[in-house]
Amino acid sequence: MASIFTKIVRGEIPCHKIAEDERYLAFLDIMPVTKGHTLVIPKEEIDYIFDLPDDLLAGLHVFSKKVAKAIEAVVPCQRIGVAVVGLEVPHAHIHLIPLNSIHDINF
Ligand code: DGP
Repeated sequence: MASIFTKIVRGEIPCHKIAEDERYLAFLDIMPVTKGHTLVIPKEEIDYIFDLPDDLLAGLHVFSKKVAKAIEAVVPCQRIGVAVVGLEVPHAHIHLIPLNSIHDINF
């Protein structure tokens, strides 16, 4: 069965899209830790981030860097926190979380 994120990639479930290219998609998290909390995913459905082929994993980080810069340009924050959790949705993803204080994080 397709993951929720694959359904978002296919347009079967709506999302607030931030950025996209052929291999990656960035969209707002439905349960944001802070304003602007964004998820970055490979469009290809692979459950565990550390099972991604090296090229796809490296590209995910490069794409995340571009997305983080774009978020910083519009969301006031000290910096963008990065988290890899992956316990809920079995589709590799990176959390980009605008932060002003360590106390913003309440995982
Ligand atoms: P985790 O797998 O533990 O890294 O958490 C998955 C994150 O995905 C969680 O912060 C909530 C978010 N999420 C789950 N379902 C949806 C959805 O349908 N749309 C969006 N935009 N985010 C979702």
